[in-house]
Amino acid sequence: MARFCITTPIYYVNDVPHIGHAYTTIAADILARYHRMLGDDVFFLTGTDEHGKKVEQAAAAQGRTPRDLADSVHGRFRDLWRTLNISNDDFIRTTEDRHRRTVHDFWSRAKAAKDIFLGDYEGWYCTPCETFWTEKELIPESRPASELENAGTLMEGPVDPTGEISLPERQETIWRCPTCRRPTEKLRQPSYFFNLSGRWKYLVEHFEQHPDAIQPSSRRNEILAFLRGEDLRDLSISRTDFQWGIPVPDDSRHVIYVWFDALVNYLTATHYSPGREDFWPASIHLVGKDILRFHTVYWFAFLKSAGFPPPERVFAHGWWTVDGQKMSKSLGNVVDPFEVAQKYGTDPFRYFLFREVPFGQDGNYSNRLLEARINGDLANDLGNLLSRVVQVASKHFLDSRIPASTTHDPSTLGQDGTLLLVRREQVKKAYLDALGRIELQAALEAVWDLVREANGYVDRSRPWEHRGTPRGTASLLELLESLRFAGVLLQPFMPGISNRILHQILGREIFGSSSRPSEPETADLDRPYPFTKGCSIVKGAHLVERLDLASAVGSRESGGVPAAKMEQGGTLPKQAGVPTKEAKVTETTSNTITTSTITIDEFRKMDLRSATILEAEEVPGSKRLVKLKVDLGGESRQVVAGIRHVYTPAELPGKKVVLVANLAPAKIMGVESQGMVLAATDGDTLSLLSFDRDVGPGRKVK
Ligand code: ME8
Repeated sequence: MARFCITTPIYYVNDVPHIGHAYTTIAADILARYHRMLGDDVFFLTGTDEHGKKVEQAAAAQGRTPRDLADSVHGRFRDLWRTLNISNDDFIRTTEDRHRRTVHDFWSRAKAAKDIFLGDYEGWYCTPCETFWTEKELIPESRPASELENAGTLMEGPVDPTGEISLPERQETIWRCPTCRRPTEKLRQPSYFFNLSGRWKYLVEHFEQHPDAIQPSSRRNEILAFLRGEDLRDLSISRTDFQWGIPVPDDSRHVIYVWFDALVNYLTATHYSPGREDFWPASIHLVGKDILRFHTVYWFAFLKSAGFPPPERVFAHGWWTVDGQKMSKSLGNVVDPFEVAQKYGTDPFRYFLFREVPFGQDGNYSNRLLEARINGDLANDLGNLLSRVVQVASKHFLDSRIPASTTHDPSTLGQDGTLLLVRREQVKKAYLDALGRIELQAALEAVWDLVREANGYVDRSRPWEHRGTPRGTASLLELLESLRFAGVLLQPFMPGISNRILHQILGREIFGSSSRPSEPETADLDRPYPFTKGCSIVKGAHLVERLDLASAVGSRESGGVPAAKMEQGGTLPKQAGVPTKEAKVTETTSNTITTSTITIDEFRKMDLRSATILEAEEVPGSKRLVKLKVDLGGESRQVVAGIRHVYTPAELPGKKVVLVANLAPAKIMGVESQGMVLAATDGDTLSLLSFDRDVGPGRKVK
């Protein structure tokens, strides 16, 4: 049995959790559940980082002790993990005794290796980021002295001590943190240092020789560039200007730097916990890109010094913004994961976060995008598939039971006989490959390939017309088997929805021989084909309720996204200038590049063609619409376009344009439109897309 240990960062308790924290922890949960499904021996760790000046200050601001603040905020994190169905095996708090003992032991090992020494620190510190900086790294900003508080400032310019001469107002420089842009403070104090410079060679060699140690590879390049770029300075690892931390062994004037304390949590819960020794080195430290340097440069050097092997890999994911902005209390745009889960459901929230944005890249959160995923992917694609198949199957099979003796004869299905069987195998492979590479979005896309294929198959095979016949039985068995596959593969992402799918088509919730009885295993995918023989169909409630979006407009703002700024996410390009009700809302955001991605297969579904405009005339009663006749090379089409405010009908014939040739026909102001011409909009004007070489009509655009 393979051993798999995954960790999240331990989160600061100065403030309550938000979607960023939820994101990392759900990702770790998905991977933990996936590895349990593979049959691995899994240890999944999360927790809270409770020491440091930032927590001490936050507590003081609320008139509480740091311990009291930590107790209550750590409880919020625990509640959130219950709400989000997180299956962690341990929750560590850095204020626990077990952790203090580890930190002391770890410190003593590094000291014995002669990597810790006493000196004086002089430099800059950002408390919100708990990070030391050199002046060179900071962002200076000059401001009139009267505008500034004292922290983080240095005086510049002329000063008249008598106050009699009128001088230009004194300028001061505020030194801002390059990460959070807040003012830093200058520190001058005795400090213990860690000999980071002495570990430079080891770090470079390790990351060069282990290409998978830091992922995605772009992040590895960043760290290598950092290491090669400048001299690695020794790191200050203790402070004397506050109390809330673990004291330095044998020198209680100092508390240990919060990052030195925090990183060691991973060892407290593994190597230093009896029975868990084998879970070190961790298989994956999952972190946000903001704390990658701490988890690679610092952590690997500390471990080397204390005589521990490094983690196998550190994966840094991207950053969620809201409406393109960093989440912050002052902007009032912090998204509360409790609220989102309560409003939309835990599983849809979990699904959205990993379907919307490739794991590793940044994403822009909006409730509108989440709603589109709920209605499109979950209610329409997956939910309808399940309810259609379950409806028909419960009538087709007597007493809704599929007798074990049922014969399955895919040859009755003609060409489509093995279509789903083949697709299931492809999808399984794509899914396993994707999760092996921590490509969570690609794994979900693979499942949706199967769901879409199965929906198309229901439409074509029309099993309700073949009730009681071998052909009806064969198509239903194929569909049930495909739903079973989707149910198993979705388990890590949406455990609740997965169980409900499997319950409806198998009549029970116990799968495989997993140690957690309600969790399927990937071995379930290899059960005798079709496995659903002998099972019962249990009709249930809708898997996911469709949202009534028309009435939800006001409520969408609760994600911190003003309604007028919401993205269009995942829709086809808007038809050139055709005024629609929706167009008004989206117009203001047409320059916002959506962060949702589509696959190349989704893109290929669009049949884009070169077309020549043959005729153009006004549409009676409309100021914007023009009726076009276009030549597609042997076929002509009538298309309505909203371009008259920019182009006169007389200037259009002869122009070469790009047509979406497979758009479902629609009536616009009573005139049929059999496609859509593409245009780029810029404020009130627009420009039809054309070609810079001569291309015949009807040529594929790709
Ligand atoms: O850094 N988008 O704790 P922290 C995506 N205590 N992920 C986000 C995010 C966002 N907008 N905001 C936060 C600490 N995260 C230290 C860690 S570990 C030994 C010590 C996630 O409470 C992301 O995982 O500031 C990020 O790395 C982490 O929360 C930072 O949490």
